[in-house]
Amino acid sequence: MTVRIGVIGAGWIGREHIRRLTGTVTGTRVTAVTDIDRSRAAEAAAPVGARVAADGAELIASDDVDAVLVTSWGPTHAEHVLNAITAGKPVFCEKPLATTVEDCLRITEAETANGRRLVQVGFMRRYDAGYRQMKQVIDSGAIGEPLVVHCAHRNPTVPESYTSDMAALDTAVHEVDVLRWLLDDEIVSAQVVTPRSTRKRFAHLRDPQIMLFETAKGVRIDLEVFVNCQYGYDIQCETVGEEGLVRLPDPASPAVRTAAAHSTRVPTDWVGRFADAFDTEFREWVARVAAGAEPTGPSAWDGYAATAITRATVTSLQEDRTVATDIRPRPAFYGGAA
Ligand code: NAD
Ligand code: ISE
Repeated sequence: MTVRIGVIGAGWIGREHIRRLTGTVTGTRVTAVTDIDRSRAAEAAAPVGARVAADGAELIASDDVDAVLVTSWGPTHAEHVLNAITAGKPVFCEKPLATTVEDCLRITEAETANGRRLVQVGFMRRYDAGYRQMKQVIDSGAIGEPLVVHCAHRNPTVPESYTSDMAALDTAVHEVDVLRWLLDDEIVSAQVVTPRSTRKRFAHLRDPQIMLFETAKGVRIDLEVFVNCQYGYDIQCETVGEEGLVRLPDPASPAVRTAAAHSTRVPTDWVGRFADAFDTEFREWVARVAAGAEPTGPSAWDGYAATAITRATVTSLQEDRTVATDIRPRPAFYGGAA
């Protein structure tokens, strides 16, 4: 079966995923594209033979769309995801699931009422080979119980439109999701401390920020978010346990020795750093959709937890205090005991 996909949002990642779904992942066809900027939708649709849909609602309802991919701006995600649930169609939503906790809960409630999982959230790090290897090591017990995690999330630069709260909502949200999964644990509090800011930033931005999280089992996490680091796109993660530690491998790149120096490349953006993870993420999602099965990737509940935790992180930045995340007990529908 060929899965016919409708794409809402033809910006940077929307175009990346259209390319991926037509050129890399087998068993799919992009049949419809929509964007509030119609010319952008037309540019993305033409090369893959898709039609331009009038808007998200029309695309979701139409007979030529089996499954929906939401890659529009974050504040618009909830509306499209809720429409897809109402239509009974599988929906893959790029992070964040929604920008408010209330909208995330509306989505989990709608999905629960629907009776089967339809939503997957685009937290692609769970599909990265290095993170998967780290998880195997932690789950095997080889390093003992995890105690501390040290992370860094660095982007070379960000545009002027990037604001201080985006360090949590847009950037750290990836660590928040992958660490909950890696540790099989919940984040219960968040705190932000700010060193002096780099001069290589727009004046309104606090950058870097150091985020400190505590989990229900008592693991402490420190995360440096530095989005104007200049030198590359650099993702680091090290988990320290009672009997050893495990470190996320850097992506493989040739080791070059020349002019009395030894060097390996650092990626320059998320597109290259996580290309394989995105491919795997979509292969696995499409296989489930084609089989008529529920998705196995990050759920609407994970999307809710990530938004609640990053919102608490923003509150900490604004109010200079440690903030409880107040995550609700996980319902049985999402694999919990509640
Ligand atoms: P972008 O600004 O390049 O593209 C967003 C597009 O959505 C724009 O073309 C805009 O016109 C369109 N749009 C806005 N509202 C719409 C609506 N109601 N209906 C249809 N189209 C609408 O942004 P981007 O970088 O492509 O990011 C899009 C989403 O993907 C964001 O949620 C972002 O957080 C996420 N993202 C994820 C990753 C990742 O690593 N997983 C990386 C980048 C972006
Ligand atoms: C962007 O939206 C992403 O999701 C990238 O993975 C992240 O590194 C970047 O900071 C975000 O702005």
